[in-house]
Amino acid sequence: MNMEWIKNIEDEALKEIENTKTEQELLLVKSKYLGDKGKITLGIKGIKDLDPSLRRDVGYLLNEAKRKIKKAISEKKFVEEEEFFDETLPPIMPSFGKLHPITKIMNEVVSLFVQLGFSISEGPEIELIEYNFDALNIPPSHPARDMHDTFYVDDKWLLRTHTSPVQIRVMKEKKPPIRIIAPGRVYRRDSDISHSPMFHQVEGLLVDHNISFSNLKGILSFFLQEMFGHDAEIRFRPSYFPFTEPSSEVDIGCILCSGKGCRTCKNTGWLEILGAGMVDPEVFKYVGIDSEKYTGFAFGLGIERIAMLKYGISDIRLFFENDWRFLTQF
Ligand code: 2NL
Repeated sequence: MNMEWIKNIEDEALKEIENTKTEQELLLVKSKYLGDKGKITLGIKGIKDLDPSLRRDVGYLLNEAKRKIKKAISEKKFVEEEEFFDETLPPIMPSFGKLHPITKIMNEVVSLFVQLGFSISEGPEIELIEYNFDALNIPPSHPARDMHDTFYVDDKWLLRTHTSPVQIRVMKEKKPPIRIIAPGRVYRRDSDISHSPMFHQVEGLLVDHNISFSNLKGILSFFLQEMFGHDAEIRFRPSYFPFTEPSSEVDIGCILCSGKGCRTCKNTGWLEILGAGMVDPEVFKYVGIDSEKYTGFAFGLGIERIAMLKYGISDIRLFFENDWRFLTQF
């Protein structure tokens, strides 16, 4: 080991570092010179065997060499090969959020009635017992008023069980003509595969001179055919509600079995979609509309029920679990 040997090792190492092409090659060079059995390391270990007069200079040169090699390694940069960029590849769209299936059906229902000239009205979810029941001619003894069916807040307020009180508020405030829909959340004490304690309803109300049951049939037939297809069969069945007279329940031919009979339509071939009727004169009397001058029709439908039928969902509770795997399917 002499001064020239050290200088040669140093030059050799620096040249090899310069020539490396990858991180891996660089590691090999590092270990060749600076590893436990590397040339510089062994040189430093050998200093103690040298003639004492040489040790200082050799030590200095070896340490200088080690420092330069370390520096060259840490400063080494690999030139990355230019990446091939193909701008003709199809784009990857970022994923956006999705509307909740209930919101989608709600929007669809509302927009159909808006097309027919209805305006949207909203009201409080904590409602006067009076507007929710008394105004609608629902007698004090009616089972819907039971503590087991309705969430009462106190002896004056409750969580509305339908959106009808919105229409009561509108009729109390405005003179006919009235042509509104009232979408929103409603609450009933009920929970199983087809009932949720909170669900969504859309009710509609049209009041004017000379409004007849025939107008009701026209509007609801248009709505059902837009919602379920122009070949959907529609059936009006006589029914009873305290707030309408006459009253009707409206069915469509079962969209699952095309009327042949299945579990969903309980083998009847028909699915009940909405309730409707001519506004009862008792309701007009409560809000101060003269039932000798005006007539009107009203209807109500449940959004969850329509969403379940359209999407083929058998348990209503799936809508409110907010499971990502469920919600991303719509
Ligand atoms: C159903 C039945 C219905 C109404 C709601 C109504 C509202 C006023 C006056 C008269 Cl202010 N009627 N609403 C009328 C008939 C039926 O809903 O089965 N809903 C799911």
